[in-house]
Amino acid sequence: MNVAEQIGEICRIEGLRFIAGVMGGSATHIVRALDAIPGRTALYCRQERVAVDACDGFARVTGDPGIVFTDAGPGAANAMVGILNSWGDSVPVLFFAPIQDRFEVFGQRFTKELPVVDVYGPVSQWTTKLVDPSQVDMVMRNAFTQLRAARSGPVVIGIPRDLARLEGRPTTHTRVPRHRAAADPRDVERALALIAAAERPYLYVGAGARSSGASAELRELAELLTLPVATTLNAKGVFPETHPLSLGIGGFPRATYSTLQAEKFAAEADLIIAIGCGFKRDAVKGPTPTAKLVQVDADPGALDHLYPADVSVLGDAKTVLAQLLDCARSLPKERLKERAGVKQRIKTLKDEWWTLTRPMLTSTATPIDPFRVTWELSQLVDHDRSIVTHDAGGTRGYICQHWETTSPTGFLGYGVQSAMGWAIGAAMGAKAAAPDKTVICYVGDEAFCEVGMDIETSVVCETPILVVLLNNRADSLAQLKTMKGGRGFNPTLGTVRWGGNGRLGDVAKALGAETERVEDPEAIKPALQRALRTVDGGRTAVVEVITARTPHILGHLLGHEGGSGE
Ligand SMILES: Cc1ncc(C[n+]2csc(CCOP(=O)(O)OP(=O)(O)O)c2C)c(N)n1
Ligand SMILES: [Mg+2]
Repeated sequence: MNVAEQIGEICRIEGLRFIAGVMGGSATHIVRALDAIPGRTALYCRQERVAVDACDGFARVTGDPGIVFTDAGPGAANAMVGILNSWGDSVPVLFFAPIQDRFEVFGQRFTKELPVVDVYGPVSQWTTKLVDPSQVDMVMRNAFTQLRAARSGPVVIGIPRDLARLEGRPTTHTRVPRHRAAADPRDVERALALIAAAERPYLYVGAGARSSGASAELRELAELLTLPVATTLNAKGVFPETHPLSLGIGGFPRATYSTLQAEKFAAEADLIIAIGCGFKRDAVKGPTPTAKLVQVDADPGALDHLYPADVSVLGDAKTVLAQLLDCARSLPKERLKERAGVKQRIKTLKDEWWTLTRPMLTSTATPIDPFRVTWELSQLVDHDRSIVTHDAGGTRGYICQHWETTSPTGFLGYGVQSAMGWAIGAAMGAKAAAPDKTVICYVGDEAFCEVGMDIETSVVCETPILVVLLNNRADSLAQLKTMKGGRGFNPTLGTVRWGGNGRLGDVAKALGAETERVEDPEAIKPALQRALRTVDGGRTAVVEVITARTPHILGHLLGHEGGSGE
């Protein structure tokens, strides 16, 4: 057994079953060892960062990391965007980065050199380099401890190619457990005292609740105490959005994609109970809320991060919610009665939100209103049996605000680093994780241009996804003269950014996907129906819809500045 085979054996013991990457001579031994994992699924990608995105999507659905392989040097460097993105969103990914030689001295212009530890160290959960066979078990144990941490992220292990083929040792590895730390009971009691005393509390739930698998406890607590639930974009679906206590995404006190109901409840609240939420700075706008804050997080670094909480509770979301439930059950009967009017108020505001946005959802305009595409598609698929990924830019806003997600993995929201081009890789990873689900990928024309070649990966590796490609280039160009600016916008570059009027769907067709181009709003539905049948039949379909460039952040409908940034 060589070192690479020892590493492969440890990955097998850990139950890993998904590998993705791009090959190179320096990866020969490790890829051979990973390929031997029984029952593994492999995705051979066209670009390394897409392989990371695929492993990221896989992990969001299963909780288990996928394994990325690349060549040394440029191949390993090309994984950066994906690693950075997964690090931002705290998603576990295991990346084996080849290094040419155990004793390589960097900076000597050797072939394919990259100081892996220096490059990836600051943007990963943990990065290290193996130099001796005696380190393998210890390093891999530490790697899995990090990968199974409550708040995780990518782990990068530099593997010198000469080390990979040295004699390994029979491994003593046993599976590393996923720990769920409980909170100090006194903190739980203090939190519950605030919750019981509050008149207008609501739960603001982040991705920590999803990675902890806390949906059942969350629902039970919300129902027991009649607590409305808003989620962050990254946690969309962790509480079913069709539930009468769901506010959808947003809140606190004004997140980028807030629904009307989330924003209103946030503005009126006297207590916010934040669970597993990292408080990305840019997503939380407006003044500091005057409401009290209870903050629950498994990461001590996340507690009191934005401003001091009134009660901060250190512990894993699932465990702490169960602790809160235990305490809550002994509250006076009066407090456990359903609180009058809460569900009705949510329903009234939700109806108001749909009334406000219906003109966009049902628009008959051309170029097509992108919200209409979301509306048509949402009526065609079973939300319990589908997974949606979205890309950066307008595309995110067009899908996330009206797609009602009914299961914790039904919508994979992302966006701390917001790496454009994530959605296609993530969709393929999600499909590998849940082959019986329909996976839908929402992507814009610019994001498609960044990673579109990997449509071929989905075709060749038989990982069928439905790609909804919103192409607003022509309308962006047409609107250029009247654009006032906004984050990231530059009038001089606009003409070259959106020029050319390329038929992007034709690129997908050339790569082997079934493709349609839609310009008439009435043609959206039949085109999507055909595409869904294609995907059900095992082939990747791309529906390119020629859309208008419309605001994707809807603040203007809620009476404040909306913004149109990217
Ligand atoms: C790797 C990377 N490069 C650049 C950006 C900045 N950015 C975010 S969205 C966007 C444009 C997206 O355009 P498109 O995919 O066509 O979607 P649209 O906004 O038109 O719906 C850019 C350049 C980014 N987030 N990530
Ligand atoms: Mg675009």
